[in-house]
This record gives sequence, structure tokens and C-alpha cells, in this order.
Amino acid sequence: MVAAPHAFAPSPRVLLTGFDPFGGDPINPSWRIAQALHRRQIAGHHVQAAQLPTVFGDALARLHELLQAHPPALVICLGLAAGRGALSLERIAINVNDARIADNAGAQPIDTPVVPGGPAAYFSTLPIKAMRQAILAAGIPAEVSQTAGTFVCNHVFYGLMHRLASVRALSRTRGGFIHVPLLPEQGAPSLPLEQMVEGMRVGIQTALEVKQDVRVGAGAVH
Ligand code: PCA
Repeated sequence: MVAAPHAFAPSPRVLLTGFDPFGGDPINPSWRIAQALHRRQIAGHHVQAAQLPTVFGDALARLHELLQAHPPALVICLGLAAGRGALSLERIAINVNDARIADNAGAQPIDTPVVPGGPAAYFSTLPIKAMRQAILAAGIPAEVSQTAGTFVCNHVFYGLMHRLASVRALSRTRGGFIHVPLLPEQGAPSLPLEQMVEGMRVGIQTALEVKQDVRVGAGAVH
């Protein structure tokens, strides 16, 4: 019997990244969430989790390697933002590195571009309003954020969007960035790990199913 031609085609993939611990905190919840969703099937897609180092340059080099393997349908990078109390769907990445603290390799770039000569900014291509609605409907705090900061998270977000915009094999890949709160054992505000994992599962499902984002104000309750 001849196997169907698609029999060995890899199932469409979602790449979900988190960061290693940084800034003296021994835990980075972004990596815990990504790990918890590793190998899960969501809307017919296979989730692959990967860790990025909290290091300018090296984080993007690792992300580029991961994107080369075979183009994912969706890429979501997660990072910790202490002080936030909700899953924070980032709208915009800017072409600036301006580090408040040293990264995990001791570097602290000030006012340098992520990509010399690149555009000032990129928008997320995730349906962030629809994702916010769906996560809220699941009873989990979610918000749209207008800034991913200027540290390694924004650096990775900008580098990701620049790649997706300029590499032909990735032209149909959607991508974006989500900041997450601390875990309860780390301080406040916080969210329990299970809630963040479920919120991300719902968010990924929405990003895979909703092609056209909904039009509701960023501050709207629903
Ligand atoms: N958060 C940092 C970098 C790594 C992480 O998890 C940030 O918000 O830039």
C-alpha cells in the first residue's frame, strides 16, 4: 500500500518561548508556562516550547535557529514583567535597546537599535483583542499593553517581527509577545501558574482560529 503523500508531513507547529531567570529572581514564570504547554495539541497544532537566554543578541540568535528548523504557523514569545497583574498582550515592538539592568551576560546597551536601519516599530500580528476577550471569558485576567519595555523582551519581540516581515518562508507565520505576571510565591501582583497556562492555551487557540481581529477598545471590559 502506498502511503498518502501527506503521511509524513509534520503537523503544523506553534513555537512558544520563555526566558531563563534574570535580575536575581530564581524563577522565570514565562519558561514554566511554556514548559507546561510543551507537546500539547491545540487546534490541530503541535506546541514546541523553547527557552531563550535573557541576553541581548544571543536570545535572537537562538530564536532565529528555532525559526529555521521548519516554519511554525504561530510564534508567541513570553516574558516576565514584574508589576503587571494580567496576561499582557503586547501591541508594539520598538527598535530600541535601553537596558535598566545588565542582562545575564553583563551587557547593558543604552539607546542602541535592535536592527540598525530597521523601521522604528512593528505591530504584533496576533489578534490581540480577540485573544484578550477569549482569555477574559475564561475568567483569567488579560490586557492589551502598549509597551513591551526596552529590555531583552522588546529586543526579542522586535527581532521576531523583523524576521517574520523579511523572510519569505515565514511570510505566513503570525507572531507576537506576551508579558506575564510573577507567580504568587515571588511577590505581588501575581497569578497562579495553572491560570496562566490555561490563559495561554485559550490565547493560542484563539490566535490559530481567529483570522481577523475584533474591533473593541483596548480599555473595554469585554
Ligand atoms: N523579562 C524581561 C527579559 C526576560 C524576561 O522574562 C523583559 O521584560 O525584558
